Amino acid sequence: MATKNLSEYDLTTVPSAASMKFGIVVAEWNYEITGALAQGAADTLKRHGAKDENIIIKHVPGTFELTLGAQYLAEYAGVDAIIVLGCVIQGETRHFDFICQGVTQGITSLNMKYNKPFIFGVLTTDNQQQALDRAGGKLGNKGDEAAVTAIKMLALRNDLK
Ligand code: DLZ
Repeated sequence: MATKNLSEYDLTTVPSAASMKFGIVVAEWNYEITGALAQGAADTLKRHGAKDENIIIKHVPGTFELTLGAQYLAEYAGVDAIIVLGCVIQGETRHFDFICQGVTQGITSLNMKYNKPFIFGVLTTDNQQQALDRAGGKLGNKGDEAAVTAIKMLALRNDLK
């Protein structure tokens, strides 16, 4: 296979999601934030061609539960990729560290276990304003970015398989 010149790679075009099936797992904690992330993710998937019936959205109580929720979707919902959306806001205790560490390791393991994309859309912020800024505020919507990441990873798999 001929190697392309690096300047020839198109990194801006998002592939079509028309034939892809997605799961989105949303944490109920900080729902003002996570609901906005979910809306952004679903809208972006649809904007790139995903069909309504191929976007399955499920809720779990908190970010810590995202890992198992994502595994349930992988096992039982026949989806190609799963996006997990949560928001952990730093408090006075070390809960923040344990939840962030747990979900990060959990989602990383799922990627390897299932050989499919599990996309990490968890905001880990110092305060609520930082989270709002990233959930449709002045810094965009990380749910949109998670959706594009899911599409790109599936396109990569389809390209190589
Ligand atoms: C307990 C807890 C706390 C203190 N903070 C958050 C948070 O900021 N964001 C979040 O998504 N979840 C939080 N949780 C709940 C945990 O994720 C989890 O639901 C519980 O520890 C039960 O396993």
